[in-house]
Amino acid sequence: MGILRFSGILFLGWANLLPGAELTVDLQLEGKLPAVGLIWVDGPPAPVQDLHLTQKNRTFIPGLVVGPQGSTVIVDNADNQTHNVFTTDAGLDVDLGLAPPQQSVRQQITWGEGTFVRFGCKIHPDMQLWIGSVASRLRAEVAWDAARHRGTAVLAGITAPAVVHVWLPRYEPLTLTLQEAALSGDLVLRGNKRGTATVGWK
Ligand SMILES: [Cu+2]
Repeated sequence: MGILRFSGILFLGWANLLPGAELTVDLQLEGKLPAVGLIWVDGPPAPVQDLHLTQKNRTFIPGLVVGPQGSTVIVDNADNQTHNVFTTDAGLDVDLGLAPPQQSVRQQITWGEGTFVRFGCKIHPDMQLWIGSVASRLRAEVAWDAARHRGTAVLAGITAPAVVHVWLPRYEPLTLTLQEAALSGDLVLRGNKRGTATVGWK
């Protein structure tokens, strides 16, 4: 009994001492904030699966869909007008054709790990969708705060060392290996530093 109680206390002690329950990412940017962003940590893979999104009010909702290579993205047209899904990004030349109202088109994630492909609608050039190929299930979308020009993301259940990837549309991909101490890296757009990513433990 005494031993059991002791090990219970010891376990709680470890949990408190280990850096890692929650990994935090803070993105500070100059200029216009991106529409979407993703943080992920190398870790166990998510299952290959069907990922659903909709076209509603001439917008892809959500504007970012992420899954392991081999997953299938299903785009449902919930508008009362016809939409299209196509891309010429990342060396692809894909046109899924026209989807009338209440119809769907499907696109498999065939591209490699860490690659994000921009899709659009030929009928409505403002519509934009990013589909990312990321195996790890340890991922979180960036929440943007326009007033503070910042983005934040939190990932629970992470232990050091953590290989942290930061993806923002058009920015150079950034990878930081987080040990105990917080660290920062440059967010670079078209060769110019446009901000800073800081990763640490909560
Ligand atoms: Cu459209």
